[in-house]
Amino acid sequence: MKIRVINGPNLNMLGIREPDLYGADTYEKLCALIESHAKEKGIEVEVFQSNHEGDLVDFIQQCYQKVDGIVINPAAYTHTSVAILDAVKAVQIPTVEVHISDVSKREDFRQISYIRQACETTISGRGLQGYLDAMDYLIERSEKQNEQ
Ligand code: CA2
Repeated sequence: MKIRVINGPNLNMLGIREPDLYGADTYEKLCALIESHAKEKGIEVEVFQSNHEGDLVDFIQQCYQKVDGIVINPAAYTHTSVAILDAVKAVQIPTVEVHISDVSKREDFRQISYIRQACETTISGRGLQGYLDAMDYLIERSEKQNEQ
């Protein structure tokens, strides 16, 4: 099974600022956690981060017919990007939306998520563990599908 984990703008700054919201762990630590979880579960993973909307769209398009699941934290683009929503809809790959912080308890403008309608579920407020939970969701989904 192949999973891609996609992170949007500023998430490469994890651990550098705003530890109250996003924790003290760095982006490199997040990548290491994801890679070790994938190894433990016996799946293939690639982690991608960009600060540019078009690069995120390009990466999602490259997943078409090559990948079994997407975990995506579009960061600020969650609340603005129809282009990322359309890309996820276009590739028709099971996708889970992840947020490190609990967006439901934050500003009004963060209550809108464009991507949500293209995702099977949303995991929010579980810190970095949310990424691993999203991977488990996709792995269990794939196992159930293979049983049928
Ligand atoms: O909680 C999340 O994961 C968010 O997607 C993070 C975004 C924010 O715009 C969303 O509303 C919720 C912000 C990511 C910025 O990450 C930083 C990390 C460290 C220092 C500064 C920014």
